[in-house]
Amino acid sequence: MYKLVLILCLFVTIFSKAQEFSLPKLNYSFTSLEPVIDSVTMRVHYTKHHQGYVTNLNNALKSQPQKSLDSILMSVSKYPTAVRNNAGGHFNHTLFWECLTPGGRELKGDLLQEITKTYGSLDSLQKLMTTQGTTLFGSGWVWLIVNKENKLQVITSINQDNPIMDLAPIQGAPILGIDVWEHAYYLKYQNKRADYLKNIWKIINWEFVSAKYLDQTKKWKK
Ligand code: MN3
Repeated sequence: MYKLVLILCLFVTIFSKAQEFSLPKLNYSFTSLEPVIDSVTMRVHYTKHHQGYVTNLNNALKSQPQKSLDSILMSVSKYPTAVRNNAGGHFNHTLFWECLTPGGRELKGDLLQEITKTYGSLDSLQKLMTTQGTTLFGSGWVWLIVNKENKLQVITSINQDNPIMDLAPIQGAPILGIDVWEHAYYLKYQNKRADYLKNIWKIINWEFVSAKYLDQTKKWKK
């Protein structure tokens, strides 16, 4: 009996640990996004800021039943503010890292067609996102989303909010997210957020963004 309890305790410990959120692996090195994003910014952003959101999210959820990150975000209004901030922070940064790649990737195919149809050109979309990100007051994000009408839309959010959250004013599926918090650019660009946003287009992984776009439009056509 004693042994059985011990084994059960061990199982519960391993199982509950496995449920905890963790920092995703980066597909590139801290130096490889230079000169657009410097390596010190990358290291601090990933190992301190993103890790902080993950640690704080796990702590904030200790007494709550564990769910997927998406399902937490979709009912985030029922959770304390700490969960809103840190679940948002974890989701947003995970997407952000995937949207970036050394040297960037070319945009082609269905998403290029849809961007051209909606905004006239990729250049116009980039200018719109740069302007919206630059004029957003305080800390937040600028997003390209597929909205509920299955159309592309550019929106911003404050703090670590995102368009998946049930309390978002405009909801949709984010396919590209750009961090405009000062911690994302200040060491290199200081107060020049617009310069950071103009440069970031050199390292956008449009292959990844296109794949997300196709996935999402398929899901919502069903
Ligand atoms: Mn950040």
